[in-house]
Amino acid sequence: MKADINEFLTALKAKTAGEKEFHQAVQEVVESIWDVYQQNPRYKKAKILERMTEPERVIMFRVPWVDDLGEVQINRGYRVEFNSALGPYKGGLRFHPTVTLSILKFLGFEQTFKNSLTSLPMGGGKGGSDFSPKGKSDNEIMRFCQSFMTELQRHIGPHTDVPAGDIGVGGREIGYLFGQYKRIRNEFTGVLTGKGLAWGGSLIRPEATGFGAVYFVHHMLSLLGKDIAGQTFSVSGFGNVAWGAITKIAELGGKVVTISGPDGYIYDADGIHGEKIDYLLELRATNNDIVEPYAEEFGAKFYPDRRPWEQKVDIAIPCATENEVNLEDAQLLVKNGCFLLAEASNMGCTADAAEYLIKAISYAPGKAVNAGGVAVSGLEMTQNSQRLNWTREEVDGRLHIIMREIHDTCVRYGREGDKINYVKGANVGGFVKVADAMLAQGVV
Ligand code: 2IT
Repeated sequence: MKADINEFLTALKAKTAGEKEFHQAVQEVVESIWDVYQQNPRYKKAKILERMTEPERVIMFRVPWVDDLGEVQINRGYRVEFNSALGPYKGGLRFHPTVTLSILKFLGFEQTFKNSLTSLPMGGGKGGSDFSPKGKSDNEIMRFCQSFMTELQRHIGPHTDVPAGDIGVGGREIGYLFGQYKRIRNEFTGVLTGKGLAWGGSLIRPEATGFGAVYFVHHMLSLLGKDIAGQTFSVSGFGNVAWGAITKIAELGGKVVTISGPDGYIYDADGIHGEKIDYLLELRATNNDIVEPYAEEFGAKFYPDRRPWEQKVDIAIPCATENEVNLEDAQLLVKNGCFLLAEASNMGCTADAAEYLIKAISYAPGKAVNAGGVAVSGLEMTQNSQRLNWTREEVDGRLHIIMREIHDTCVRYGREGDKINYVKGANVGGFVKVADAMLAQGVV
C-alpha cells in the first residue's frame, strides 16, 4: 500500500515541482482515503484521484494599481477553480505577501472536501493575491480591489464561482470588490459572500468560522464526557476567526488566555472576555498587524517573537495560518496537559505534528473544524437566491446542525477502536461524495 501511495505522490510531485504546501495537503488526503480507493475499482478506473488533484482551471493575472504617492504598483492575482462536481466553485480570497500558487492550490484542494462535508451544494476554489494590506491606506486598498476585480469578474458569477474573504480580505474588501463587479457587469447578484447586511449579507457570517469551530469542539468534548465550561484555551491569531471563537468560548464559560500576531503573543491570565473581545476588532482595524498594544491596554504579558503553544492549557485552537503548530509545539502542548487540539486555521499543523497528535490526544483538522465559515457562506447564497434575509436564530440554528453533522461524519468514517481519527473521518467523508459525483458526471 505504502509503495502505491508513494508512486502516486512521486508522479504528482514531478508534475507540480516546488508546490510543497499543495503536496502536503494532497499527501494527507491520499493516505486517509487509500483503502476506500482500493476497495472501489470504479474510482481507480475513472482516475478520480488524478483528476481531483488537477484543478479544473487556474487563472493568473496582473493587478496594476497606483499608490498614494502616484507610483505604479504591480501584484499578481489568482483564482484556482479546483472542483465543481458538487456545485459552483466556492472559497475565499487571501491577500497576503506569502500567497503563491502552491498556497492557493492547497487551500482550493482542501476547500473541495470541506465544502463537501457541509452537505451544501458547493464546489471548491480559492484565490487571492500577494498584495499586503498592512500599512495601506483605505484608498489604496480600494484601488487595488477595483483593479483585481476588473480582471476577476470575467471568470466568476453566482452560478459559476462565488469568492469570499480569507486572510486580509474582510467586510471592507468584499465591499470594494462587490462594488466594482456590480459596476462592470451591471448586475446585483450574490457573486460574493461576506457582504454587508444591507446589501445581501447574512447575519452570523462574521462569527460563523469561530462559532462553528467551538460547536465542533463541544461535540468532541461530549464524546470525552467533558464540557467547554471551566476549560482553559490557547488561541492564536487575533483576526476574524480568533474573535468569533473567543466570543463563543467566553459565552459558554471557557477561558481563553492567549492571542497572537506576527510580532509575538499575549498571555492574559485573567482571560479574554467582555470589552477585551471588542478591542480585538479595534486592533484589527488599525491595519498594523501587531498584537502587542493589547498588553499595554489591559496589563497583560507580551512575549515578542514567540508562539502561544508554550503556555499550559487544556485545549488549543490555532486560528492564524497554515503550519503554525510544529512537532515541537505539539509535544510541548501535550506535555503541559493539553488534551484537545482543534484547527480553526487551514492545515494549522505540520504533517509530523498532525501525525503525532492523532495518536496522542483528541485532534481535529481544519477542513472539519472551520467549515462553519463556508457553510454560512452557502446559507448566504441561499438567502440571495430567495431574495430574503433570515434571522440570526435561523442561521445560527442551521450552523449548529451542520457542525453536528460534520462531527457525526468524522465519527462514522474515523472510528478506530475507542478513538476517533478525525483526519481520516473528515477526508473519507468529504472524498466519497465528490468522487461519486465525478463518477456520475463522466470524464470531464
Ligand atoms: O477557508 C475558508 O473556508 C474560508 N476562507 C471561507 C470561504 C467562504 O467561501 O466563505
